[in-house]
Amino acid sequence: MEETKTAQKTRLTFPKGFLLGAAAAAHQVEGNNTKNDWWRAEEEGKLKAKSGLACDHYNRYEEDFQIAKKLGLNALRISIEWSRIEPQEGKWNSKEIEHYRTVLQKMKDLGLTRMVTLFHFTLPVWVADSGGFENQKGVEAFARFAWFVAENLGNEIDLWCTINEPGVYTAMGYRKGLWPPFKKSTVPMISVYLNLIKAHKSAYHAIKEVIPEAQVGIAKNNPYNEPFYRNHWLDRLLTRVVTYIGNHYFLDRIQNECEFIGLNYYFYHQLRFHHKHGGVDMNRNRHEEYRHDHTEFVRSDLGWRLFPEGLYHLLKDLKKYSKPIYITENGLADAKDAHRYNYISEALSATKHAIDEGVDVRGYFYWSLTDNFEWHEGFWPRFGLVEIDYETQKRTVRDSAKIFKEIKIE
Ligand code: IFM
Repeated sequence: MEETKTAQKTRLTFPKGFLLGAAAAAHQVEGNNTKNDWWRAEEEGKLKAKSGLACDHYNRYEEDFQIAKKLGLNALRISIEWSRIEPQEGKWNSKEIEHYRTVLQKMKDLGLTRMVTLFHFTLPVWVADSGGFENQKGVEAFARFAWFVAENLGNEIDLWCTINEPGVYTAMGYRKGLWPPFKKSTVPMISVYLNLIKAHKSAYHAIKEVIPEAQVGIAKNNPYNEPFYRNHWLDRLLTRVVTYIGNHYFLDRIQNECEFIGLNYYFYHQLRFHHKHGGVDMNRNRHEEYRHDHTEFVRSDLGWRLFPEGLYHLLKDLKKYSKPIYITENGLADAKDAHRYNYISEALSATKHAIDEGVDVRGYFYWSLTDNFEWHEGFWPRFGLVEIDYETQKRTVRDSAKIFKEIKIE
């Protein structure tokens, strides 16, 4: 992508008020989240690793925020762990509310804009046991939780994300069976997806009832899809259908209930219709070693193909919703820190390119501030701007993190 390369030669400048941040989620960093479905599954040996103390961020949040500040970030996205706030149905834990108040105030004191996610993959055990988002009860419980957070912490939250990655949550927990509740079943999978739309809307209204001016959005994982054979009508049709279902179905339904759209971007797919068998091959990290420009893909440690310029196309695609957009996540697992600098630099150039073409992008949150518990993969994938030594909990800033100081905000 020529424009991207050219943009890197000059110092990237973003409009006034642009947020440069990093994102994280409670269960992945806090440690000792003992009251949710993930912890239980970890204890039962259903996952290959236990989150345990994770990054001990629950106790070390101040140190982490100070590092973020030193890196030149002006915003952070965290999540509030539902199972800490409501460990039993209707029993609210005031000590934990106070904990999050202190956390959020600390962010404010450091001049960090606070984006908060309410559901980032973990459910209190009691919610999971009553079917989670498979049924209406889960939807109502979530709306109550959102209301409670708005009522008690609302004035400490600048930007709200109701739900993180509804599609990923549904696929991993109900189609692939790799995450709680470990199902591989179409009917619950569809119900959960549809109920997450309802859950977003109910939470949205609950928050707005308390704080009418609240800025509420969602973090939606959209891959960038292209036809494998760009000129083949079947591959093109397939790409349109898959992109509609995966990227737009959810957003189309919640577009009147959000002030902004959050985009999580990681994946690039070349979609091919298998002509011989009449089947669909999504080619997720399997066959293609080459990009359309015939250069080889660089991959992250998880094998994900790196295609930062996909961000430009996705942002352009989201323009039709006429809402501000935040890139709520984008990043890579890269233990050697070999590709992170270039990847972020190209992702930011792609973002700038979209802004220059009229897309209202308000911020970029790198995933993640520190290394953390990468769900069923455990601790080995290293996404952090900051390395964690899990033996000692020592934080070491990676070289690539210097990039944020090089970015200019008008
Ligand atoms: O770690 C996850 C995060 O919880 C949700 N988005 C993708 C990240 C990397 O896989």
